Amino acid sequence: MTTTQVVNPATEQVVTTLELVSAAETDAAIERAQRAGVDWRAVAPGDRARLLRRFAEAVDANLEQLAQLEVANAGHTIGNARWEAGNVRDVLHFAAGIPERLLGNQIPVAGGVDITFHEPLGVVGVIVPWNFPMPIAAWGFGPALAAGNTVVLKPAELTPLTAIRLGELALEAGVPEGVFQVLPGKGSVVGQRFVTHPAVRKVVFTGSTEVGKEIMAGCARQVKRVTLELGGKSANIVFADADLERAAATAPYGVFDNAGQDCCARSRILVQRSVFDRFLELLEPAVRGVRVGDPAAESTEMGPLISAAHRARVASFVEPSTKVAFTGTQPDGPGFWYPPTVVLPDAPSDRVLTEEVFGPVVAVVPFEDEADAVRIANDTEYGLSGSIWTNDVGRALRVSRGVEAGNLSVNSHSSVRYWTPFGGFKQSGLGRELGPDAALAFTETKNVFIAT
Ligand code: TAP
Repeated sequence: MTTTQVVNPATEQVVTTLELVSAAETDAAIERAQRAGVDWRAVAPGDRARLLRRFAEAVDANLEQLAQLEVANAGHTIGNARWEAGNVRDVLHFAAGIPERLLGNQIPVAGGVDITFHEPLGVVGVIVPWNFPMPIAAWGFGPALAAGNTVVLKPAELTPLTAIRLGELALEAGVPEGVFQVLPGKGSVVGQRFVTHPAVRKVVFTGSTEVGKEIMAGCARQVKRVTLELGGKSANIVFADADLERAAATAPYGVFDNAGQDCCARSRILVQRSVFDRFLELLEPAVRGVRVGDPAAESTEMGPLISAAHRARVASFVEPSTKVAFTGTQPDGPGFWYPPTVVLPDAPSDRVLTEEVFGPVVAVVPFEDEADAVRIANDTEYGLSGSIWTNDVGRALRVSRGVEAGNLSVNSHSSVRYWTPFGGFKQSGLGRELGPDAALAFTETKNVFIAT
């Protein structure tokens, strides 16, 4: 039996020790999910909707407990962790609207009637990273269950606790045994079985682009459906005509939220050259003002990184030769801390501009005009997110259409709403989650012609 120690990243203390699920246990769970699917897809739409609403209510009733678990396991600030648990509740309520609205078409044809059905896929495997353990899990299992699939979910080995609790809450809410199972284990064991087991008909993967490519290649062998949410190198574009004070005051939160461990982090700030120096002057107090510390404290804005190994990786982006403009603060003592850090790269080929840091390090670069801003923003293999700061609405729309990314915000840094689509261009991913079409990623369209 293999075990893993779950560590609090703010204290380096062991929270608990867990048994990891083996390949044989994964196979048994997948087979249970397959059997449970026979009844689950036959549950009347209104009853499936009611079960999902009850699941949402169970999450809401346990919101504080889930949030505290995430503070202890992932080092998320308590404010963020409450939002994340609330997001799971809201995604489930939204999903509860799906079963009764999974509408097909009636298409005019000669000699009969033609109708389409959205059939469930079967067993769906959801593989979750450590950076947002609750929301990323729910964006997969919510619409998948609503569309009549059963789900096996693998949380990241570092952050399994909230997913395990969500699995218990589903059962307490009356979701039948085998319909939603949480399997804490290694990616190379449990995650790999999702890819190779023929009964798993779709894999939803969120994580690194490197592993995502392996999963896509593995799924190709069975023409298995796949949704990928991968890395990002998003740009926050600040034009000279913007409200510079607001743009500078909010920029730290667009990249340092969750200690920068966010695929949507705006880790490149592009500033029009005529206001570059002024923007940096305004940015400095904003960065120094980010409250970094005990994630359980209500006023904390940024917690620690997830692990010592990840901190070493983040630190490797700030080399002795790197020009550091300024940094924020970090607490002393135990914990995987790294301060908010602003760097001024020398060349477009600098690693800090081309690779995802996934930590609180942001690069600021100047641009000349609109075309130059779009060119630099698109000079990356990624295309997940981004922000555009300008008071010219025409420019906001032109630049929004020009930037190759799935989720853009103008004069704000919001990326995620459960009722709007989320996903990446280029190597940031494949497919979309959330939004009005969320269920269609978990169904096959079947066309039936009936001769009259
Ligand atoms: P990954 O290694 O990609 O892990 C993500 C998930 O995939 C984890 O649950 C992991 O399991 C599992 N996994 C790993 N190898 C697998 C395999 N061969 N087959 C199936 N599943 C597998 O990401 P990470 O180690 O957490 O982070 C590395 C980098 O990925 C980060 O620094 C960041 O750049 C990026 N990242 C991006 C995102 C988003 S949202 N875009 C999220 C997290 C990380 P284990 O628990 O065993 O690792």
